[in-house]
Amino acid sequence: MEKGSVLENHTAGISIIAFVIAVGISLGYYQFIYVPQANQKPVLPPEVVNPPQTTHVRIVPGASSPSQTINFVPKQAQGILGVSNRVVWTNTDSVPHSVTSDDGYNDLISGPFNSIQHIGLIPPGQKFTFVFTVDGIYSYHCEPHPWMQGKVTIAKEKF
Ligand SMILES: [Cu+2]
Repeated sequence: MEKGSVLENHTAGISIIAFVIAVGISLGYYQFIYVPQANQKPVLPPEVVNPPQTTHVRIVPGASSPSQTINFVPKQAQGILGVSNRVVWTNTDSVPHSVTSDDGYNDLISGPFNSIQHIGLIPPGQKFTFVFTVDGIYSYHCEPHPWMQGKVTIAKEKF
């Protein structure tokens, strides 16, 4: 009986040690390899993060009037990824406006496509800048004046 139980205790001890080591390795992998990789921002070409050119949109005087159909000019702006995917909205109206994504687009580098979450409403005479790091079509509106609607198309880089 003694001999058998000593052997069983020994086996059980090794199993527990092996289990503890396995848990330790798993936690280490999760904390030091998996989580840092999952949280890592994508590495993008510098010209995508900081494009050489800027696409401009003006918020024109009288834009807050529901009867005025001209508000974001141009209403459909176009940029090219890695060239002009930085968009600057300039408020030349006399009241504050916002530039707010219709579908809550969140850029992995630039964050939420919503001026309110970066600078609040854009005061008269001020600008809002946003860099789109992924090509696509981005619809947006003005939060206080939802009839003000615009679109930005970012085309893939031309090689
Ligand atoms: Cu507005």
